[in-house]
Amino acid sequence: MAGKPKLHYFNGRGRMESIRWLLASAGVEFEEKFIETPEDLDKLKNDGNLMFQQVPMVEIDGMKMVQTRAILNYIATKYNLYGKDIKERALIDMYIEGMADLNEMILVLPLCPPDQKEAKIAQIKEKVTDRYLPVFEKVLKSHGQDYLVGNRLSRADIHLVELLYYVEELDPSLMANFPLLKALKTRISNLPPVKKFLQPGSQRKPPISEEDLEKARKIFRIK
Ligand SMILES: N[C@@H](CCC(=O)N[C@@H](CS)C(=O)NCC(=O)O)C(=O)O
Repeated sequence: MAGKPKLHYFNGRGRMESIRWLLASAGVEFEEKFIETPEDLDKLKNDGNLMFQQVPMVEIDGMKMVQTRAILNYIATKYNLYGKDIKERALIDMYIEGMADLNEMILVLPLCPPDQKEAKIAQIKEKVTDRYLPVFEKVLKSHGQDYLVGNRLSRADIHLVELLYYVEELDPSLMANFPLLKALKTRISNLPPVKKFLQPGSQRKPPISEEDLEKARKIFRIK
């Protein structure tokens, strides 16, 4: 039997957090090997473990997988969270690519120069309420079902709920006009594996601290 997937990344959300969410929601236990220093990253690179010299890297089923989307696609397919046919998958892909665009804006926010941060946050908030959340509220309203696609749990629900937690961290009032999204968040959060992942002490990562941001800048040599 294959061992637990092993996740190689720094001890923070970054690009690995959606992978943690997806594995945990599928009820899959995983190990983490944290990159603590630039030398740790160099070692992974020099040992030939990183196809593009980048992390996230996930050891799974005898592979050393890189590229966040490829990893997520593999996990979603393996655990049957990617729709029942190509049309459901197409819908899921459209939804999650939109979510990924918003997620990326939130992900890079800590790297924003302090004098531009306020404007950036305002821009993100506007996109949240005027572009992204209305799409998913409308989807739920249109079919009246408990999940975004195919009346059953898919990665689209999991990625969206992860994103809704970040939106709430940014400003809880952003969710005020989206009752169906709030209900989805509660429903998915109560699924036993997700509930477990949301408990304190799980492998879910908190918002990045200034100290960890500095550490990440050093590891990834970000100016
Ligand atoms: N497209 C890649 C981007 C990965 C990426 O940018 N990784 C950063 C850390 S979040 C990295 O490894 N930077 C080091 C480098 O590029 O040398 C993915 O989605 O996995």
